Amino acid sequence: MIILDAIAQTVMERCDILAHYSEDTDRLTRRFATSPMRQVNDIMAAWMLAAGMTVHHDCVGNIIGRYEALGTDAGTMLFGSHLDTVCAAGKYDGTLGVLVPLACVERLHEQGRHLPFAIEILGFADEEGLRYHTTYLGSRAVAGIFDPAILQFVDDNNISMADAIRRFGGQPDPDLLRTARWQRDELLGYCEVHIEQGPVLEAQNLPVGIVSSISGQHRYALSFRGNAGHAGTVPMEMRHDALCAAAEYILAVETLARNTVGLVATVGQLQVLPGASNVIPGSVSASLDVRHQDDMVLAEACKNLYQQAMSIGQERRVTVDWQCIQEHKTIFCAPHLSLFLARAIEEEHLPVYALASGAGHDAVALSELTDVAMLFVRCKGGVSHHPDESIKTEDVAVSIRVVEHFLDHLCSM
Ligand code: HGY
Ligand code: MN
Ligand code: MN
Ligand code: MN
Repeated sequence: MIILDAIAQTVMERCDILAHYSEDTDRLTRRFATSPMRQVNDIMAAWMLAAGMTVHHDCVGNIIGRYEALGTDAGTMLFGSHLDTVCAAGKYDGTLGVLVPLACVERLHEQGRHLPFAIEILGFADEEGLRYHTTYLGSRAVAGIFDPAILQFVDDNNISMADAIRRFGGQPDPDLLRTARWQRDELLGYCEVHIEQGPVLEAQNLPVGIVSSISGQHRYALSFRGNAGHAGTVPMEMRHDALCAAAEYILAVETLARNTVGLVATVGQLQVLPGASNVIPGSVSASLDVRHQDDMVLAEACKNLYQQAMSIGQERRVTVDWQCIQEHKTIFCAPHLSLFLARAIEEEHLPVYALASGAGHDAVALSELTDVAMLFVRCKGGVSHHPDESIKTEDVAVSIRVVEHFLDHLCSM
């Protein structure tokens, strides 16, 4: 297994290399259609070409490596994950899901082996939505479910998504973005390797696990508009303080989530204007991320949160606007692909453990196009979306073997 350990070590080293490409000097932040993303794409292209793949970039900035089939093409198996990150990110969220299948293709290439089907590895341009608060921009374009209306969204520097795509060298063409590159019957499925981003596998003392389902996830943008004013002269009873309204709302969100089993709700972004210490905040914008494995519970919770926002606004005479950014239902991984992963894990003489994912993944978007499966890799303390994100080389080696067995089983389909 020495060779495999060396390959797993290479995957870890490549994660380290890619982590250097950041918009920030003191932490890893790599947003959609930025120059660090282009640099990462260029490096990924070189690694893919060296693995005997052809490489192309699509209209939204995804990088796509293809390893041809032997003879008649019995379809294509997709692998992949995202290459963008959150702010102050870890090194493995996303990148691992591109580099593990790439390691498998490198092994095939070294052995001069081709399978009866082609393999494509997708490095998605944006999954986190840090720049435009949207999710799955890259995978939605591949799945042909990209909503062109979001091309008008602007980032903090007032750059529209369409302009960002153009400047990146892409084509923000609505028809292209709404056209899936594949027909369903041309694909064998999509498999994503991803760190668990939770503590379960570590608690079970397991290196890998199979994802059963991915939580429904709704994202909203709220704005609270009150009256700015002088902090020293406006009496408290005459204020319509936008930040106090938002603060009351944020605690209401937390209260509902704490009292609803399985519900998680987060306000992760908050912008206060005008932002001076001696001015009563006149307007506040806030993000809202709400998730649950049961779509009915999720919809009910979001309705409740909407009503609470409106009544707090009324009570305080602060205008509250509520914009839906995206609503994704819970998706379930394909049993037959998950079974191949289970058999592959058994071949490594490991217990098979299935778990639900609270985190969203590109598999959600790809599930609109083809059957999906996910393999989770243990991460230390379940820490993710944080610089302390960490995984073990030996767990990466296991994930490479599992994907190789998985490919073997696909050959027997
Ligand atoms: O937000 C998520 O769950 C994912 O990390 N984008
Ligand atoms: Mn993430
Ligand atoms: Mn991720
Ligand atoms: Mn095998």
